Amino acid sequence: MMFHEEFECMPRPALEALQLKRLQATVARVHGNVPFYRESLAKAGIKPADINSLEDLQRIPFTTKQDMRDSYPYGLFAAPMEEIVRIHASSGTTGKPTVVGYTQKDISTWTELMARSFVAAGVHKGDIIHNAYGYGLFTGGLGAHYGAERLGASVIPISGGNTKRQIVIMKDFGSTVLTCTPSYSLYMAEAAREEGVDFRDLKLRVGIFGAEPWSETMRGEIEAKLNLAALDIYGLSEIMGPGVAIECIEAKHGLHIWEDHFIAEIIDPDTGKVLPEGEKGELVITTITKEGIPLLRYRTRDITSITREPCKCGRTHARIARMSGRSDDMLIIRGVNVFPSQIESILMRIEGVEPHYLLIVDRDGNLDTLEVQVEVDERIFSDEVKVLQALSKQIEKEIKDLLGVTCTVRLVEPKTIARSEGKAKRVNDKRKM
Ligand code: DLL
Repeated sequence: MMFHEEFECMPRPALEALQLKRLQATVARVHGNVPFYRESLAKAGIKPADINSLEDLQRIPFTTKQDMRDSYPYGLFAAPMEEIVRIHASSGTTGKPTVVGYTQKDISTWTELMARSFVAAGVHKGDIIHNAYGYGLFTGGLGAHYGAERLGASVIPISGGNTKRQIVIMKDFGSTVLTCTPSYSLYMAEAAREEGVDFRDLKLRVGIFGAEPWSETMRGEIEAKLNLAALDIYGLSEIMGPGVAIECIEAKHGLHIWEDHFIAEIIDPDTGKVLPEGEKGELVITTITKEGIPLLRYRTRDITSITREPCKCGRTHARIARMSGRSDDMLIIRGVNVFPSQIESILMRIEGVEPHYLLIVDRDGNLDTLEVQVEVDERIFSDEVKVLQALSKQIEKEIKDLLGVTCTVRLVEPKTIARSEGKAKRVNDKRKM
């Protein structure tokens, strides 16, 4: 099943021709309307008329999060405020939020792409979508909401929070689809157990999880605990919100990025050079249909790879791999590069270890230290000290063998690590303070 078959299965030459046409229009738009782009294009010696092929995109300078901060709040908008019908913002950990604006047409594109994403994930009219992404400045709640309505599904706008009530509603209302962050889904699984609710008695069939990095092993854990098919959805407010890319239910292997609206490139984050297909690097996205705040070559900081190999679902749009982290979340511990997701993968493979963990990075003299706090289940926790010690040693060894970094593992009691109703906080890097 497809929502926009004509576009989703467009032969690549036609798709690329469409991209070029839309790219040219976007460059002309920002050149005309956004002083920041007029200057940066001039500095690079580019006039809109110079963009004659998709390769010419590589001549255009990048846009960064800092550029967005510098033009806080509305400096990069390419439409007059009277045409902006919605404003969202992402908070981030430091500094001012990043502000984005949508015209009526942008909202309609986003709605269509979210509906398209739902259908790719096997969701259809008649489904009851329990939308536990937060409603507000965060794009998750409203983005999924509009897409669900466009599809003609029934949406329950529950937002995040009040987890016990979420379980009751899911059960009583017969929800068939769950949308929230992967970490929140596990928190729900835990709350359900406490309430004596078994997910096998619920009607949930599909979960659409994103907004934070998660691992393939975490997928296994969620599918087993919530008794549903868990799919990965990607997006970011700067580009649109959720629905930029999603896994198809047919292959569950790589996220189709909607190339009739976005051009994706993978670059080496250090040199800025575009990498060949299949290589891992930073995802750079150019929007080609946006009016409110079109962005040229936006550096997402997200690490992935891209493939244009045909997919068994029949869609022709490229697929990006599950995000392996953000280049700015990458921890450098005694010179070793480590992504929290790599540690997560190791932890999740170990029997008795729960998917709730926190990495604490600190400095002892000149030496970086890493402590991995992870919850174990009741059964293990009530075991003898000897057993617990052996288990921590085993995890320390696996982390050392696979990632080359020395750490101490602290096994903690169930429910001691803070739960999140939105994006989980996995790292506490005390070195920066
Ligand atoms: O998180 C939009 C969204 C909402 C996506 C709901 C999916 C579902 P921001 O708050 O602007 O927007 O955060 C964007 O979150 O650059 C990634 O680092 C991270 N992220 C989003 N989806 C994924 C994912 C929303 N599937 C930032 N896997 C992005 C890994 C993700 N990281």
